[in-house]
Amino acid sequence: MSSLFKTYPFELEPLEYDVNALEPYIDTKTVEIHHGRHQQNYVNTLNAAIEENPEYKEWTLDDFLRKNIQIPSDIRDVFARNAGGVYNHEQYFSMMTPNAPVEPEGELADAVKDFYGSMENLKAEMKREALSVFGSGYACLVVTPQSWLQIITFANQDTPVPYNFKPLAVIDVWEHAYYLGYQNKRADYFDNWWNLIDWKKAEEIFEEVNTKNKKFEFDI
Ligand code: MN3
Repeated sequence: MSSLFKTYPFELEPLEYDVNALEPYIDTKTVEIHHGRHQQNYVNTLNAAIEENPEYKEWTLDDFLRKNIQIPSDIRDVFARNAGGVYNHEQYFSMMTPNAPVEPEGELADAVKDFYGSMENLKAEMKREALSVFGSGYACLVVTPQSWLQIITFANQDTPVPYNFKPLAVIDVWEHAYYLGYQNKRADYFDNWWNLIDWKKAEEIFEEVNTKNKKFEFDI
């Protein structure tokens, strides 16, 4: 689920699984704090900023992420960071599942083969990217509007939304995402997170973009 096209007041998107369901890969305490405090805090701060600037009450999360440049510079960052924080955490938690398939099937499986050769190569490439993020940020497997697969990283609470990239799998590499369970061992966190990727959901998102592309090619 996503708040992307919702407006004020934003709410904490509930987890689609129990708080302990990601054990042993991600421990209960980490999920509780990450979702219940960090994500909640982005929601609260975004709502508070809108209350102080009620002219943004009709803006969707998508508007805050795409049209941020239209916001006066002295208040721009508070909207960018907190709208980004809400979006990225919703993606991170909703693209994980305790019942994860080992790998994708169908059109997404074909695309992984085309773009990376194999799942092993995709994993290695994404791990390299996740470990390369200096400080806080994310690594993300996305589908581009041309239905290409791409791995991107972004800092802090930037998002792929302005590029029209749709996330298929997102790893939060802010230390709060793994420090309790893994301390500084981001590589181990990555390897365990990999077991939680909801490939079924990723397949659906990929196929939706791919179908639109095929239709477009047919139309012209
Ligand atoms: Mn986080």
